[in-house]
Amino acid sequence: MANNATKREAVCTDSDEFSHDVKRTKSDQDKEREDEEGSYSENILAGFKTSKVLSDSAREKLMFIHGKIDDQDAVVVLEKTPFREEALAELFSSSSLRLEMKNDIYSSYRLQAPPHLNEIKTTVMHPATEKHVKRYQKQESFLVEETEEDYQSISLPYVEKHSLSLQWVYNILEKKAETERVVYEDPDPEVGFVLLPDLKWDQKQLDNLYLIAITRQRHIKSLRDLTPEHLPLLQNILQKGKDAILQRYKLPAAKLRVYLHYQPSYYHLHVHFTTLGYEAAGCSVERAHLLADVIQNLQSAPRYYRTRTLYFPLRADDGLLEQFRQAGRM
Ligand code: M7G
Repeated sequence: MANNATKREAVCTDSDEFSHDVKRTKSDQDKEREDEEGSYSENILAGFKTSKVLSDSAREKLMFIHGKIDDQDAVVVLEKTPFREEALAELFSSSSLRLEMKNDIYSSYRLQAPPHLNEIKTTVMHPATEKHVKRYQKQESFLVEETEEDYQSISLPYVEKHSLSLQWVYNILEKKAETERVVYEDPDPEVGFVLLPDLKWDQKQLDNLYLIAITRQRHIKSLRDLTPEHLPLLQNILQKGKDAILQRYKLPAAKLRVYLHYQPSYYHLHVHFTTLGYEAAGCSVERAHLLADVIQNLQSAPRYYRTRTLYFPLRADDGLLEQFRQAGRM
């Protein structure tokens, strides 16, 4: 967790193209807030027809829903956002309380907060592919052991055919989307990258800070492609990414977890930056590789990621898992 000194409101400066605010009316106060926090957009969810709840978590206050918008498949992610210390005074003074029960010194209430203090982070994928829908369905996972040969004969051919579109990545690199959200960019074609808030972060508090650094080089698919020739790129991302986060959010490197996923969902090299105390999905040992370790491994063994057996979890319905099964590797 970020400590109180470092906990600052990280104001969202633009609307996320995937987050569609579902409120329709605005008061003057709302308009002022809109200037500060991003613009209202058309409510594309007004006609959303729910087909199925793909998964949910009462603990994480999170729900993934499959449905249709204009007869096209869509996936909507609803997530209640964390409390913000800065907003507490207003929350207490401006809310109404409904008593549920009172007994001795104990009482419980339903607190009805002003709408702007009770927002739901909403991510919309539309039109969604079958892969998007599958991705959010609750599934059992299996740990896969991928040797160098498995990568060449099973994973690589599969990934080359079946990966999710990288259009959103190219939109960021070509300044066609999320331009105002960029925190730092290095334009160098070899070692350059764009650092910006991850789709999953609402930028309201630092406790769950989540940024991604997307490389300008377009042909590095994943960890498996990395060789010492990429060391300047990786070192640049690590150093400048940390510096930019210190400058913008006042979070020192010692409070950050900087890592790559293997397997990733999107096969264009990118690095995840989260706060150390935030247990983001995918930060566990079977999927996350610390960037600092990756750099050292490449320094000591140039073909480390080409030759090592790598382990990662795959969900039961993942096509890649089926390929491992068919090859007798599961
Ligand atoms: P990953 O390791 O390929 O897979 O990370 P994961 O999604 O299973 O973690 C891709 C990262 O990019 C994730 O953290 C996503 O939340 C993030 N991401 C995905 N999309 C489609 C976008 C987007 O359009 N904008 C931004 N800013 N981040 C995205």
